[in-house]
Amino acid sequence: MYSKRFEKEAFKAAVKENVKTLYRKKIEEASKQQIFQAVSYAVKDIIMDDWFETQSKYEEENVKTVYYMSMEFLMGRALGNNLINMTAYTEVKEALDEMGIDLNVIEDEEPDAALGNGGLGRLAACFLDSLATLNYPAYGCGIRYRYGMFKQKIKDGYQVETPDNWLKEGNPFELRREEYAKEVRFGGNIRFEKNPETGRDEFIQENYESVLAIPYDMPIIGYGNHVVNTLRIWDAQAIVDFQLDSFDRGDYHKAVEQENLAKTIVEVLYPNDNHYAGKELRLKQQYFFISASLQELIAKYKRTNSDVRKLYEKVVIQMNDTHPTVAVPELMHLLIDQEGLTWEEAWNVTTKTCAYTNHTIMAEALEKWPIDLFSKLLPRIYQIVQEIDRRFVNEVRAKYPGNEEKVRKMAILWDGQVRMANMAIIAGFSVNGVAKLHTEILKNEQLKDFYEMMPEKFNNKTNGITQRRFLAHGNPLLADWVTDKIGDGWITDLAQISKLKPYAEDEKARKEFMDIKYQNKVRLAKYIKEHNGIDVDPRSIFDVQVKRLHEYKRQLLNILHVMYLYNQIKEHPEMSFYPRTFIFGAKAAAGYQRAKETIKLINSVADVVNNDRSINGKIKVVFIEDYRVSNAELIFAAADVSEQISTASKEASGTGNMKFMLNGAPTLGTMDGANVEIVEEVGIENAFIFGLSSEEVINYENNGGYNPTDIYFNDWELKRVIDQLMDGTYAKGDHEMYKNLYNSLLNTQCTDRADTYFILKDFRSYADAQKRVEEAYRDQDRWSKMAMLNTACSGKFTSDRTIEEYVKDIWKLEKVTVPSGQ
Ligand code: 26W
Repeated sequence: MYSKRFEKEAFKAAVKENVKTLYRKKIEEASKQQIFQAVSYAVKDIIMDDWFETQSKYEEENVKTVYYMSMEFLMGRALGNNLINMTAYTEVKEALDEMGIDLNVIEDEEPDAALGNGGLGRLAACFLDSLATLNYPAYGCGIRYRYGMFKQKIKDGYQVETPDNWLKEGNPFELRREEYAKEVRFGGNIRFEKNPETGRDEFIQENYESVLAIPYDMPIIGYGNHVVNTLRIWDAQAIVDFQLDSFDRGDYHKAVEQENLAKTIVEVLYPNDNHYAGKELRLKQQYFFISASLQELIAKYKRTNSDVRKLYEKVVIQMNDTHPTVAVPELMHLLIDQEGLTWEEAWNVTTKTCAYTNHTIMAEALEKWPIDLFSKLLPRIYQIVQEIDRRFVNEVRAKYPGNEEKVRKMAILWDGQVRMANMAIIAGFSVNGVAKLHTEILKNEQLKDFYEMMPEKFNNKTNGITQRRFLAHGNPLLADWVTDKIGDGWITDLAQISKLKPYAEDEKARKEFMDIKYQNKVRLAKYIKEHNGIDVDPRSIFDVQVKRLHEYKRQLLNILHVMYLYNQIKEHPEMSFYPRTFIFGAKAAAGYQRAKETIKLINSVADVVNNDRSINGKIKVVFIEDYRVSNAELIFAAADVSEQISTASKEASGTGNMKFMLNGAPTLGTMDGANVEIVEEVGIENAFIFGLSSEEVINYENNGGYNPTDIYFNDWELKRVIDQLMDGTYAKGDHEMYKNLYNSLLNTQCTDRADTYFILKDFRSYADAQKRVEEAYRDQDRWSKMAMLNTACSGKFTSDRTIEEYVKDIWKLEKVTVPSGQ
C-alpha cells in the first residue's frame, strides 16, 4: 500500500540522514535512543502527507466531527503501532535488519505515553485508533501532562512512585502548533453591564489570572486507509508577554504568578483511579483543556460555517466520564458571551452537541465540587451552572409537583456542591454506560430518577479494544497464524475471527495454537527473569491478574487463595497439583493505604513461596513492576487464565478481559461488567464463573451488608489464611504489617462495613472455580479448544464495533475517504 513511498533504500537513507542532522553521528556511533529518534522522524515524515491530505479533505467536505474530550489518553508507544497501521511494519523491520538494527530493540527505547490511569484512558486510545481506521473525522482533546502516570518501583516489596519524565528525550511524533494558542482565564470577579447599543446584559471577567494554552498534535493513523486524525493535547505557558493589559505590564509579581500557574496546571496527571479527591488544581486542569478545546472548535467551525446556532450539525462532543463536564457551561459561556446567542439559543446548541459516558458506579468516584471552590475559580461559569440548575429544578417541580425528594436527588447544586454527573445528564442528549449490565444498573439503581424522567437519553455502548495493538502488534505469532488460517480481514473486521471456530476441532491447529502460546510464555518468562530475577516455568499455568489495584477488583481474594493453596501443598505434599505461576501487575494510587498493603502482601507471599524448595516450584508468584501498556502487550499474549474477579456490579465493563480473550485466555471471573457478554459470546462452558451475582450483591448492600464473621469461624482453612495476615507468616514476624487488610475483612475498627467487597463470601466459590481451571488445563485437548474458542468468539469486543455503534446512535458521522498522499 505504501510501497511506492516506502522505498526501502530511501527509508534507510532517511534514517542515516536523521542520525547525522540530529546528532552529527554515523549510524554505527549512534545510541539506541538516537536511532529510535532517527527512525521515528523518518516515519513521521512519511505520515505527514497523509495527515495533511486528511485534514484538507475534512475541511473541503465540511464534515461533522466528533471531539472526544478526555482527561486521559493512555496511548502507550507510538512507533510500532504507527508502522502496523501504515502497513509498513514488515518492510521497516527488514530495512532496519539490513542496517544491523533490531526494530524490537529500537521500539523498547520509546517511553510509553502514559497520560492516563487505567481503563478509561486506554479506552480513549483504542477509540482514536478505531475512529481513524473506520474513516471518521475525529479529534481527541486532552492535556499534555509533563509527567504522566508515575513509574512504579518495588523496593523491599513496597510500591515506590517515581516521576515519569516521558518527554525527557523529546517526543518525535508530536507537532507544536503555536498558531492555535488560546487564552484561558481563572478567578477574579464578574462585572455586569448593559450594552447601550444592543440592550443586552454583558458579563465581563475582571482581575483574573490567565494562562496560554498551546496545542501539540499527535498523528492517529488509520489502518491502511491513509487517514490520519489528530490527538490534540494542550500545554500551558505563561501569558505575560502575550496579552497583558498595558496597566499590568512590568508587574513582576503577576509575571511570576502566571509563570507558576502555567507550570503547575499541566505538571502531572492525577494518579487516582475511581476515587475523587476534590483538588482545586484538578478543576483547573479540567477547565484549562476544555476551554482551550472549545474555543478552538468554535473558531474552526466558523472558518467554514456562518451560523453558530447550527454548531451541532458539524460538531459533537463526547465527554469521557464527568471529568470534562465543565464543557457544558463553558460552551454556554462562549455562545452567549462571545457569540451573542440568547440563553435559549445557546441551550439548544449545547444540548444537541454534548453527550456523556459514565464509566463507574462507585460512589467515591463521583465528582462533586465544593461550590466555594468552583465559584471562586470559575465565577462566570458558576453563574451559568446556577441558571442551568434553576431552570432544571423548575422542570422537575413542574413534572413532579410536591416531590422535593426528586429535587434533592437530581439538582446540580445541592448541599454546597456542584454535582458534575447530574449536569452531564441534564445537558447531554445521550447518556451511555459501557457494558450491558452496567447500563442496566445505571438505569435501575444509580440513575433511576434521571432514567424515569428522560429515558430516551439512556443507551449502552459495550466497550471494545483495538485488535491492531493487542493482537497484530502485541502477539505477532498468533496474528500471523490467524492470517494464515482465515486471511487478514480480521485486522479491520474482527467479526471474521469467528472463522477460526472450526479449527477448534482440528488437532493440528490446536497444537499450533498451543505452541504459539508456549512461545509467548517463553517470551514473558524471559522478561520476568530480566526484570524480577525470578525463574518461571513456561509449562506451568500462567494465571494473570493485571489492572489497577483497587479493593473492588479483589487482588486480595486472589492472593489469599494463593496462600490457601500454599498451605494445602505444605500440608499434603503428595497432593496432585498442576504447577501454576500467579502473575500480578498493578499500580496503587499513591495515597491508597490498603491497596499498597496488598502489593506488599503479594510480594511477601512471592518471597516465601518462590523460595520454599519443599514445594518443588509448584507455585510461583510474580509481581510485574510498572505494569503499563507496553509490557501489557507481552502479558496478554502469554496468559493462560484471565482473572476478572471484581465484586459483581462494581466493574463497569473491564477491557483487559477482552484483551485476554482475544489472545486465547479463558476468563476466570464473576458475572460482572463485560464478563457477562464474554460468557454470552464464548459459552459458559468456556469460562470459569463464580461468586455472587450483581443482584445478590446489590441486595445485600441495600439491606445493610452481610456478616463475614460466620464464614470466618465456620471455615477453618479460610480462617487460617486470614489469621496468617496477623501472625507474621508473611511479615517476618511483624504482626502489624497487614492489619489494615485484616481489619477491612473482619472488623469493626474501620468506619466502613466489614468485607465491603464480599471476599469471604465469594472465597469458596472462587477456590472451586480455580479447581475447575486446573482440571480443565490437565486435559490439553479440552483446554486448547477452550483457548482457541475464546479467540474465535472475541469478534464482538473490537472497539471498531463500539465506535460504529457510537456513530450510528450518538455521533451521526459520515465516513471520509482519503486518497493516497502520492
Ligand atoms: C475523579 C477520579 C476518577 C478517576 C478516574 C474517577 C473515575 C475514574 C475512571 C472513570 C475510572 C475508570 O477508568 N473506569 C473504568 O473505565 C473503563 C472503561 O470504560 C471500564 O472498562 C472499567 O470497568 C472502569 O473501571
